[in-house]
Amino acid sequence: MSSLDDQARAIIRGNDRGGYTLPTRGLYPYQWNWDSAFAAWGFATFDNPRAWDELDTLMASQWDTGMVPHIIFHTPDPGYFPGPEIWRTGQTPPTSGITQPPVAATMARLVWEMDPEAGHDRMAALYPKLLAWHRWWHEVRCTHGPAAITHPWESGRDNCPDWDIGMAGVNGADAGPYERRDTGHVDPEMRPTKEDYDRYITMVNFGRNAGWDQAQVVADGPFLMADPGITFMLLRADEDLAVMGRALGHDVTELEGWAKALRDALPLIWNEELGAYDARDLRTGQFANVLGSGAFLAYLADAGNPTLDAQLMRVWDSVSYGIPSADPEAAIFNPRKYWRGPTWPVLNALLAVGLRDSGRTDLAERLRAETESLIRQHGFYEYFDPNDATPCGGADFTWTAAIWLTWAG
Ligand code: 9YW
Repeated sequence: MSSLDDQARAIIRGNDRGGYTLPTRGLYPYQWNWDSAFAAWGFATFDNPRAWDELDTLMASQWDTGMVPHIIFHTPDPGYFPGPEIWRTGQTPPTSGITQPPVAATMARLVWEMDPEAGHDRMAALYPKLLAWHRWWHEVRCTHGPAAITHPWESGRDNCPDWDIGMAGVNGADAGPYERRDTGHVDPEMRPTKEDYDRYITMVNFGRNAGWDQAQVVADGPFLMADPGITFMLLRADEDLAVMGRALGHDVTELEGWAKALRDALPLIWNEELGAYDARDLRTGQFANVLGSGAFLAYLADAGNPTLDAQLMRVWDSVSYGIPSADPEAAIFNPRKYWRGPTWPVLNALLAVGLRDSGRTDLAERLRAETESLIRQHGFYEYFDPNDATPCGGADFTWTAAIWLTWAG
């Protein structure tokens, strides 16, 4: 039996398609945006140039608008729905028409710090592209203050309860006939429901019919919610990009301005009644009124406070492994259903970076040890039951292997 480090490297190499990495074979046969950023972090532990290649391939599919798409369909694969024929974005290679959490700059900084000399020119080449993506986020998606998403898939936390109020306003009745493929790869009980998928497809149909015109999607689309998770990831990534920009000799005033505007907007997503950061429907102003794992990403952006600290400990102490993706005391909590309860190793890693950087090294270590235990017991799964460690979703996952090499192992 090879060591878990060897297994993790073999998983990443096995999912490598030459310049980009699949999240896992079968279930996700393309390049996903934030998965690639984590893959780069993992690669950096054993093949630093390949880490930069991963980020280059991701940014090579950036749209002229600055948006970086959530999926890049390099090679057609009938095993995934919705594929390029549904999105029809007109990009080459084909891509989806929405984005995903902007963690690439944060991961690029971690990769660069692992080998500053070798990474200098690679980062210098990436910098203007990352800057253009951040500009897109701020100019197109932060017009209400916090970062807004137009589809739950953009959050990376697809069916988490944060989006329930926004999803309720989407009429999925006209989604039309389609055949899901995800439920053929993994247990359907661990995946989003049919009602969820009807609404997801309705939102995709709206974007396609709008020619993926962002002004129209933001102004008139069926879904527009402030995402605390992305708000904190973007704020952190702005600051990471500014650090790198300064090191490369650039004027970072624009980036500093964006970060300040985002920090100033944080009170808009603080739900006093809930005692936590919360998602918010930007059309109605209504809060989701649920505590999700996105709220705890506040630590990544140094935006924690004593009330949030108490919530974190309450939620964490009520399970056995890691931070659950939904509040175990909430009625909707389901420990095996995707983003409605399970703990995700990749999110635990990101949270631990935040806890460490905000000086809570004891909590960061506890999170690491619990995540290590899950992987030691069952392998590199997509997510786990936080009560009894049951492995869920896809196996041999790239980002789970990546965070093992960089952090958990
Ligand atoms: C899907 C690839 C992606 C992640 C998302 C996760 C899931 C895809 O898998 O979405 O079809 O459900 O929610 O965060 O990037 O790992």
